[in-house]
Amino acid sequence: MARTIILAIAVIACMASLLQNTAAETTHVVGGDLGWQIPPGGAIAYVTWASMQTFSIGDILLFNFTTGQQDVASVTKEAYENCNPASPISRKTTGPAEFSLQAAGDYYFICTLELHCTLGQKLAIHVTGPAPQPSPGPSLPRTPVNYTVGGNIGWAIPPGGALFYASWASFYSFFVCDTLVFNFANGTQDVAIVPKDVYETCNINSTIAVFTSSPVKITLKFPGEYYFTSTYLSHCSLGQRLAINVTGTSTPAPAAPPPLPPPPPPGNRTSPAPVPPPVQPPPSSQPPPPPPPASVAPCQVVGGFYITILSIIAVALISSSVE
Ligand SMILES: [Cu+2]
Repeated sequence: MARTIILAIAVIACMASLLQNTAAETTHVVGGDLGWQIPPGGAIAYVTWASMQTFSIGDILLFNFTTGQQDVASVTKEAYENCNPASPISRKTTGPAEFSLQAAGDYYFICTLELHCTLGQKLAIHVTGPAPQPSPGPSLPRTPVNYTVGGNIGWAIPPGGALFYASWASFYSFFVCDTLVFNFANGTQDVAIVPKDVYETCNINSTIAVFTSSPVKITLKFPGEYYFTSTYLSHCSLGQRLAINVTGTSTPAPAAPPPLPPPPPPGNRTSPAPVPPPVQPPPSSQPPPPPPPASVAPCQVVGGFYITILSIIAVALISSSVE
């Protein structure tokens, strides 16, 4: 009897975590019932479809297509307008394909096969709205992923402007314990973690951390928004900047905010290390803010929670079958 109750609790806990992770975002099925193909009426089909949608940060684009008959590539505005498939930002060849819209801005997608784009298989959308509140629920179990920022382009002044990294980020979902890998030629770039306002204005008057030695590997140990740019002159305004939203933690928020690491001394470059997302220190006259949804637990513990649940289920099932 007790085992049955334990099993039921474990199953409910798993289902609850799944629900919490899907409630905050909208999945847009591109083209609706038409799906992703050469539209019968030309490009107007996807223009019309997009005009009936509201795209918000955190939403998902779902491209339904038959693998081998279509693909979907995130491209620059120029490539979208000219139907140029030569150097997509990224490309997915297996349907259905999902894209996570992680930042506000314009996104462009085409099919790179033969004349499909020219015949109207192209999509432009605009993503608006504030970032959704981070889900308080535990994340889905998932092995941490290393993401190479910018793919083959790496970390550089991007060919398509700031859209490039926004579009790159739209292809992925970032979870606590994932790692960003910035590849660049030493001395031509650096990687600066910056506050949101610095990211938005490209007025690099403050940084949280600066890393100068490629490859820079940054493990995302905390949920929240992260902002990156290069401190080199004009790089930010030329589009070398990245905003990502990291979701998921399996441990409850701590009772007190975790201590922030001391700021790096001016001019002293820090070595790569896991860092928290930018947190604005409150004015001293105000009460302390509520604890951020940051987990102080090491990344291994995030997985351990689920291993524990799975172990409980396994034990319960084994025990039940022995009875
Ligand atoms: Cu196609």
